[in-house]
Amino acid sequence: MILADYFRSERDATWDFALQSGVRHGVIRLPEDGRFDYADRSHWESLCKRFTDFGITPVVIEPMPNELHDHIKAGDERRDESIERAISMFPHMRAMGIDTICFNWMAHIGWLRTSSEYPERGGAKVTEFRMADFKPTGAKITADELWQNYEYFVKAVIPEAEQYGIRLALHPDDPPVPRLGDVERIMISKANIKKAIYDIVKSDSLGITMCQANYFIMGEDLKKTIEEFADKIYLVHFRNTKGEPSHFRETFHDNGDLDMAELMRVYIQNGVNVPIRVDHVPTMAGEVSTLPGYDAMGRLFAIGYLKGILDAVQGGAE
Ligand SMILES: [Mn+2]
Repeated sequence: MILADYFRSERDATWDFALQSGVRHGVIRLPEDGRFDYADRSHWESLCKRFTDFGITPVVIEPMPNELHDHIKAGDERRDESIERAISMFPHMRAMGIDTICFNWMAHIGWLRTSSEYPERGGAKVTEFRMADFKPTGAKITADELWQNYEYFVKAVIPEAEQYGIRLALHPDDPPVPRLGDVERIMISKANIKKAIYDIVKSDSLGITMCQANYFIMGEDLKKTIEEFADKIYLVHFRNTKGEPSHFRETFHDNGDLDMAELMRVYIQNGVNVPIRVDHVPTMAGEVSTLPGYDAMGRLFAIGYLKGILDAVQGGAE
């Protein structure tokens, strides 16, 4: 496995923490200031140089920029233009050596929690989702529309991705529930995700982000899921949790319901050798949270824990 971390496009202390922890590969977020032109090679070159000069090799883009993706998932009047702009990234990604992009199919409402104050070990705080606390937003989309929009997207994009050897890695819905008010969701079970990556377009350019805690929350057997999807796993989100779809919470990486070392053995036994990054960490003592789930101290602990497991199970991190 390739030890990576999640990097915002502007340098901050988390860049230093990752580098100092031994991370050398980046899952990077593209700039969202409106000045980054996806179709302009020079913009990609200067962005990637910022990372490589620092000591980090970018290997994955995450997420597909929301300013494009939101129109694509909703299937609105800006869909075609947004798909064109997404496709315009592929030759530049290829030239920069970035061959994977993480995308999801959550329309109108993305990653969602109802609290960021759930008490974890020693008074650390984690995010929680409780359906009873969810307040509908007024947005609407049906499962049928989501499937139609998904089919439209993959049929347009995957042939282009194939030409450049780019891999799209579908992230499961989080929370994996069938509806949030009038917004339905489809990437909520292994069966649906199988349909999404095998039945509509068959391609090595279409696979998954194994956000392992989501599959666990769905009630899937993780060992079997990893075995079954092994050659379709293009990115791993190393994440622990407790609960079920209508009520769950994050945990420290060593303190949830998943056996993290055992899962690492399963990845390696099944030949999964892709970028892996920690996901959703606690906010720790003294921290003013900037983005719950993505704060720095919990992340340091999580990276160290992941690196320890990689050293023990794999004999080191790439
Ligand atoms: Mn994830």
